[in-house]
Amino acid sequence: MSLETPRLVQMANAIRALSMDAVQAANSGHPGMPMGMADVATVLWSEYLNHDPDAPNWADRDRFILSAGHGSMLIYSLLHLSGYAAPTMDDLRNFRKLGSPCAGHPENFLLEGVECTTGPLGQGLGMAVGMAIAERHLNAQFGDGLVDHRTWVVAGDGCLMEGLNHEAIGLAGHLKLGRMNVLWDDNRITIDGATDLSTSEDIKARYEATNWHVVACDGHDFTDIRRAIDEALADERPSLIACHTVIGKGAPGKQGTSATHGAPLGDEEIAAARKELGWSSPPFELPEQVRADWRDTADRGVQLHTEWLSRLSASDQRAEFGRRMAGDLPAGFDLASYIDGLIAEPQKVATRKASEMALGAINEALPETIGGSADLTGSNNTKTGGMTAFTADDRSGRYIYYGIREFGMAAAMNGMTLHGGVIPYGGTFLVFTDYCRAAIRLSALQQARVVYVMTHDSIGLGEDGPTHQPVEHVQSLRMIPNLLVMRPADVVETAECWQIALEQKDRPTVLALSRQNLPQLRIEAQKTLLSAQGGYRLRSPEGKPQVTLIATGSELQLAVECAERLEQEGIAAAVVSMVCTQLFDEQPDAYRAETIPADTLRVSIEAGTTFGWERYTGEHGLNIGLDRFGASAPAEDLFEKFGFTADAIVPRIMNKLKA
Ligand SMILES: Cc1ncc(C[n+]2csc(CCOP(=O)(O)OP(=O)(O)O)c2C)c(N)n1
Ligand SMILES: [Mg+2]
Repeated sequence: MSLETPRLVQMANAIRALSMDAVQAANSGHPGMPMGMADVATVLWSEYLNHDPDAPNWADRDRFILSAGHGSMLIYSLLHLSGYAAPTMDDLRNFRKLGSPCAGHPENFLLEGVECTTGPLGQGLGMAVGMAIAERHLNAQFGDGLVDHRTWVVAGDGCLMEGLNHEAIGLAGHLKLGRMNVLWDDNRITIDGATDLSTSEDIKARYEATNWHVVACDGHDFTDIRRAIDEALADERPSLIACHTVIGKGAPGKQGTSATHGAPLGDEEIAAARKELGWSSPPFELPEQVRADWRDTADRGVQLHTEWLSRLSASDQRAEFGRRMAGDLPAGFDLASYIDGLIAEPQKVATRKASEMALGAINEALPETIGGSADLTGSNNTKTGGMTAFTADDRSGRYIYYGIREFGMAAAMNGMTLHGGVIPYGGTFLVFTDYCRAAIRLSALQQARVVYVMTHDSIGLGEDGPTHQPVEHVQSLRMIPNLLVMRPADVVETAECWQIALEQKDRPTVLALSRQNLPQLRIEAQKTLLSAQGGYRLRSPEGKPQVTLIATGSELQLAVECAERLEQEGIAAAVVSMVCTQLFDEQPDAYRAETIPADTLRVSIEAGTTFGWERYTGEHGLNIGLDRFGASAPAEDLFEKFGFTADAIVPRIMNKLKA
């Protein structure tokens, strides 16, 4: 049911007024986008979007993604107007101020109804692809009665111009994600001015070429907006709805120009806009009729939610569905018996292979995992036996062929996690974390459990040479807050790392895995996951150590060898496996001091940059690493050339001890 036009006009003007007033009060922000898209958003939220403001986390709600995150006042206004508990009018008044959930850009962890953090242009749309994948996959597992919703995206020129857009729509078009609809704020303006300063692309043709349905409408004509949305709903392909809009619509002196994009309109222009819009309410006050009309729009979703709840309570899948959506692992899940098997029969395998072995056990026990790779399936070892592909024809598959789209993959995985019900993992070469780093950062910021399976983690990959050999990557990823970076040394640590990664409900993990085979160093059964402490003593000398060797991944075996050699020289040396610095840093002071005693010579060994290792080795420590690009040669030759041998390291330690 749609309201008569004058009532809708007022509802849209409420968005405009709140947006321009909040930006003015904050003295910063972006009024143009919310004012331009107010009419489209009003039609979408009042007539199409299935949601329940009283139950923002209703599992079968439509997902609304404001990919053009700078227009945050649009979603804050919509949430407030349609009756969500937050943001309150006070929250809107405090837009962009410390403590307000109305941050400069929408943050998923600050407000229910904000499905994902947006602002880095393009990533919202990229995440929406993952949400649409999760929706279809869960539909295949739980049926229409429990999972049957849409993913709506509001995107700007910027979101469509970013390189990520190409990856995201290519994937969505190929997978025929027809429940994904993108409303493009086609206002032909970006910050620098008109879009024709920088582009002459035929965007509609590009979307059509990637198997999207494309339709256009006048974004200020309610009837035309409905027509376009109806057309999109009727088409089985994902849809791009080009909404022709005027940025800053309603601000008579500035609309249609980039002046409205990212700055307060100013008191004078706001007064003129009030006049133009026929809006007489003071800032942060709403006419009763407008409030009531907006509130009424919630009824439809509340009704749908109620019907869904009765289907859920009648479903024999209720408990499993609840578990999946809560993100809980099945009761009693662990890899203990798999690890027992490794202790019983030690194995020398690459940690990428060890990851595949662990995944074999995991994927059997956890129906919620969705694996994938950016075209390196055979190298990343991400596909375990029996896994079938998620395709346009078979939504039950749990493996995604992402193609050579690292950024698209990572953004989609964020979307899957934030949708809920699935745990995504995906692989590429560690060196290409650079291609998706912006999405890894958003996994961390959004507290999203995503597992990155990053293989070929050092010069140990050998012949592919410096373009493929990570040097700065592990350390630079360790700098990202709320991200676990794990570099396991053998088959047992790899299993432990997988279990730890899966247990992190609110943070992502990067697994840095070797191409080359590594001996199993962990050969004794343990009651706990030693890797959970981040760093632990793998080897302790008889007496008090003089030297503490701290190593990760493929260099742990080397540290053990060095310790043995030092012992032959009468020097007591301990070896610490620093499998995850972040987890180690979280341990109590006493544990850390005891694990890496300050009165020993502390030596780090990692086949990557030494930058930052002083944190553990101190001012007088020794850092063995690689502070240059690698080279193309067999791995053993490279380790030898760059000094990663006991022959090279032991004398350095002896000299340091003498100094
Ligand atoms: C990845 C990224 N690059 C740059 C920016 C800074 N930025 C924010 S909005 C914007 C222009 C976006 O233009 P458009 O999407 O057309 O928004 P409109 O001006 O129409 O509101 C830019 C460059 C950003 N947020 N993210
Ligand atoms: Mg624009």
